[in-house]
Amino acid sequence: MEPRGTKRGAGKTEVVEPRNKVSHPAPSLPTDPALYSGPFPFYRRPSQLGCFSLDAQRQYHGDARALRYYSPPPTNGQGPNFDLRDGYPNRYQPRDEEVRESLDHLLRWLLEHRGQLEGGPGWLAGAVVTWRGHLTKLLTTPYERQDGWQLAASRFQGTLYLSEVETLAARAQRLTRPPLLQELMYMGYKFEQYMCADKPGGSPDPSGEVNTNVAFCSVLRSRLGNHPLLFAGEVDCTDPQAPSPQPPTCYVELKTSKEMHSPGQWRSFYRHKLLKWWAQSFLPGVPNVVAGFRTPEGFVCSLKTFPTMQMFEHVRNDRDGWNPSVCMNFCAAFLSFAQNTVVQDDPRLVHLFSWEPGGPVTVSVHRDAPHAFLPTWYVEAMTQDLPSPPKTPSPTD
Ligand code: 0WD
Ligand code: CA
Repeated sequence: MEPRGTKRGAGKTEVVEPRNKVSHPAPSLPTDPALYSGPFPFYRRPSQLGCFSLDAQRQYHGDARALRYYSPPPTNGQGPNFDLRDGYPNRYQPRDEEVRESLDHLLRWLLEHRGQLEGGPGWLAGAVVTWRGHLTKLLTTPYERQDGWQLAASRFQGTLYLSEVETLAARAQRLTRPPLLQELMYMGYKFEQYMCADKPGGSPDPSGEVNTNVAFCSVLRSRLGNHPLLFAGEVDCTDPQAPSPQPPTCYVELKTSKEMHSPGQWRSFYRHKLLKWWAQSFLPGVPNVVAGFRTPEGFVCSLKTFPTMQMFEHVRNDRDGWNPSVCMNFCAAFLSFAQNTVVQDDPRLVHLFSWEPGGPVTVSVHRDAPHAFLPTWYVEAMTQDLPSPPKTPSPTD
């Protein structure tokens, strides 16, 4: 391999780009699917490290109190008939989307469990910490044609933290969300209420309020290639009758989608929606997605279970389909790009990774507000020594 910037001539090496003239174009990362179609990379079977809950007031609790139990309607020959518009807008308490939570809840969990993390000393220092939803966006990037994203990154005590920043376009869309879209969002949560009980073996209670402050989050450990991962994701429910009772294999993801009537509608569903469903559930190892198909009037009249590991089969022979290897190889390439770009260890320094469809991922550098996202309470507590375990009396005491 010829060294860059040199040209072999008749016995002499001529420097074509003098050191002082070498230009450094800002590094960027391409996203074309064709560049990432290698073999499927290593992905460690995700294991649950713990969980937390957010209550109706969006308060954190370090337990599973918000976990709900999968309770599908009896299969008595008829399908379901769930009115997803019932309760809108009177029995709807939507979360305040102006509140930017960043990684805060996950950081609280991490702070309270940093002394008990498996993987040995130093594991966290080599890891990437983020929300599952941010990784989902990375997985689907090579195929995304509509929405861009921005991810803020900071290195602190070795760990690379990734936290999404709402793009200007996303903010504008949120603030001008048409009433029909707002109702559609409600309908997704209403479906969860029809399918979940508060106790194992219990029955759903669709008479109550829909409060989207409430959330149960699973904290998981995995590894993509040589990138150790610690991420949290919101889980809809657990199936008390799952073949294997331990998380995350007992978890079920719930979705709604438009009823389909033609092979063309199914094809489009497999190409676009199933990619997002696959990416979201594959990451935490959630084995099944249960879809409720709604009529134009907002009634769910049929349910279908999509096993996560079988979703790709629907597009395997489709030239315009998606490929899980491309998704995972791109994500691994992004994580390497981010690890190599964010070199300085400083919780107030932010590298902002930006992407718009059709272009590469670009980087800009910022300090402090408004982009710094690691809270002072976290940085200060992590800088203290670990709380020492209670002292056990020794015979000489
Ligand atoms: O403040 C923010 N900008 C964000 C907050 C960005 C990303 C996540 N979050 C919060 C969510 O409120 C939630 O507590 O993090 C938690 C979920 O994280 P995730 O699991 O990584 O997110 P994602 O995979 O995108 O979404 C999972 C579920 C969604 O289910 P569907 O089936 O629609 O994909 O989390 C819910 C939603 O049920 N969810 C939200 N709920 C309230 N407000 C939000 C939100 N902004 N985003 C997702
Ligand atoms: Ca869901």
